[in-house]
Amino acid sequence: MNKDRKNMNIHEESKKEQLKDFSVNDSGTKMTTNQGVRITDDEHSLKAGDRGPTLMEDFQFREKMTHFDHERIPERIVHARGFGAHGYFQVYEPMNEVTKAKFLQDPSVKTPVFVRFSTVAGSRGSADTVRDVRGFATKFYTEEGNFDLVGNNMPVFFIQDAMKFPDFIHAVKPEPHNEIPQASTAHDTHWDFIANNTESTHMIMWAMSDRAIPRSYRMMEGFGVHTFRFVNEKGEAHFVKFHWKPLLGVHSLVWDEAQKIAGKDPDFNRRDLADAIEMGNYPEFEFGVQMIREDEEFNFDFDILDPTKLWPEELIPVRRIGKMTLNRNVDNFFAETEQAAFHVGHVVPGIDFSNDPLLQGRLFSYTDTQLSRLGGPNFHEIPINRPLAPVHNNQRDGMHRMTINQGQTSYHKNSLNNNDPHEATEQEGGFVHYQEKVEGRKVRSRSDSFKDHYSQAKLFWNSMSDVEQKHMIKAFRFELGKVQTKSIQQQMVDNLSNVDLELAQQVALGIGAKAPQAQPEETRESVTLLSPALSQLNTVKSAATRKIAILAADGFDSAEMKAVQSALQEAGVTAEIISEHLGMITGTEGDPLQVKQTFLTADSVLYDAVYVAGGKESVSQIGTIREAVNFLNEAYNHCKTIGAAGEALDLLGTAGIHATSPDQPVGNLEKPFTDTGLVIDSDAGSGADFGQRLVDAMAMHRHWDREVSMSK
Ligand code: HDD
Repeated sequence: MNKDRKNMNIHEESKKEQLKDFSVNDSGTKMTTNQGVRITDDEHSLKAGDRGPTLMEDFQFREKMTHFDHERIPERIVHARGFGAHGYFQVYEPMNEVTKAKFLQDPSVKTPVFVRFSTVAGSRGSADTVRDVRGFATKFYTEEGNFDLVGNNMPVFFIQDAMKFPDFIHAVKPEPHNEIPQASTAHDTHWDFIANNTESTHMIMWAMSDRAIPRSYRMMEGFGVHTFRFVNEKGEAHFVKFHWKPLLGVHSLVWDEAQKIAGKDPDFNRRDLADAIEMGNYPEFEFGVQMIREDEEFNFDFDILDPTKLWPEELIPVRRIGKMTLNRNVDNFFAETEQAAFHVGHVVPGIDFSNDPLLQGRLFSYTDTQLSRLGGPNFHEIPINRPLAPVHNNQRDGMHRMTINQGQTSYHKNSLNNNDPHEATEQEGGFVHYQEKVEGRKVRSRSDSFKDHYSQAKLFWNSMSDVEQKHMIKAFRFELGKVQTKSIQQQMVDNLSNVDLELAQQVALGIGAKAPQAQPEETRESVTLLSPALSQLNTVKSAATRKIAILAADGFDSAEMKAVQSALQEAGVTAEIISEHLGMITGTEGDPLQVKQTFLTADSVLYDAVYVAGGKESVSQIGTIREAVNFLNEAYNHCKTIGAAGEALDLLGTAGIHATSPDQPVGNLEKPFTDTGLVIDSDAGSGADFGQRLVDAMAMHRHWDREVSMSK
């Protein structure tokens, strides 16, 4: 082993300790210039007389203003809007059979990680909850150097060859003549691209699904998308796909809610992540791998190098091999999150690439883009990007160089410095590329095996539940409804008939296009395969870390409030009291409660559930507040859990919620159903049972039967 790595002891705090060397705390200090000269007055420029001109010699003013004038850097060309957090990763058991990567061997080692979640299309200040793919980029600071897993929350991509990436991004970004629309795919150039590049069909199904509006970064999956390779000590390889599985399950917003949140709290997802970490509700993701042997490469009806294809989990199971925990917010957004530079080409021994042409192109783009974004070739020295593994080579100089390399030599081979730094052997941890045999002619073309653009789009559609399919139809109608060019709308509808005729007809109906009457000849034999793992209805369900609004005023039922609050607390639910005024409210037993929000600062879209506190006086006061009634009505329309007992039931009626008894079917006459999201009791809910039922209903995330019953 390399001598300077011998005593490396990577642990959970390693990165924090490294960052500490660069951190500054200004508390209790005197203000200085950047040259360390103490400042006596930071409010007035130096003038020739009280009312005279500012003097050139005012170095303090010049320095302050110059720095300010240059404090913006270019935002990322894509994924500009993002939010990061620190944490650590631990493998469950040694993976030496398939990979020699050190960070995947010892379950006692906590490898520090930094994760940045992002949207793709919007600029840095755009809203969090837009319909978009989410980036999920993880930097592992391993003892063998940095490994970056730069993935998304969807397992496939829009294009098959990186050559088309600039075209796709030009189409999806705001249109060039007027820079409209911001952070939205609902416009002509985007759909023109999709309609004319049918390889995007599978991905567009994902983008029109609920996956594109996650409830939380903590509740979405991550995917490495491409096929990578694991390589073991013997040099044997497996093809591998990487997954992140959130322990809280995969959950999404409702589209109407997502749009409203974009106005009410554009920082919704980043706030949710930061708050959760602050409260100790550390987001956890299991690291999963799907593996196939090299000799199985051609055993599937899709090409494993095609990034528009997933490997169905039912066919190739996801083995969960470790867990990542995010447990620390950044100290400084710009220094850490904004300056983080991920690169899909940052791999460590034991992990290697495949020939996926999208991956191959990405290997160039990421370092290249940092050169202009972070101002030169030394961005690896920025604290957040520094590996924990020592860095020694003959690269020198360049903008913002920080390392002070000692000595006379900066070349290899040399005799003046004993030929140091030395190359390492493979046994000493040197990276050796997997020796794949490659031969072929130089061609600009794509393999025929990439030409099936519809089977997995259909697989995805088949795997959706009724309500998920309904959401997708609406999403297509919304997006294509915003498109101005009729021919693009028609082209898209016709294209969708390759996926599913009913889908195409439903979309056509919504946007006034001509409905296709039959599937195109060549897709008649369409797949009917199902992958239950793709439906969010089959995910983990938990009330923990969710947020409930408690609507209350003076005179709330103290016994009921106590019982409910204790059940919520037990389940790890965050509850906020909302009332007409800030300050304190008092219950029937004289107990005071702190109000967290008013009906002006809060909104139902910012909560997972609502509980209307019982107590005659409180209920009648809340009932007079129009925003409170709207609050309930909207929560109901968004299929959220609503709890009310005793007198509070009257308020549900005022809000247009038809609930008389928990067992009584509600909804329109054609489709009566039992609304699992209405937790109601005719008596006051002071028993333990009421609170527990509220928690159980919240765990279900949303109550989709209500939506099915409400929609035509
Ligand atoms: Fe990319 C950023 C994920 C295809 C070129 N990409 C970027 C980020 C994520 C992804 C998560 C943000 C990283 C961060 O938080 O800083 N990109 C993907 C995935 C892809 C993908 C999962 C397909 C499987 N990307 C892709 C292609 C290219 C790029 C085909 C170009 C050939 N991506 C970039 C970039 C960005 C980037 C221009 C912009 C900012 C950055 O790299 O650092 O280089």
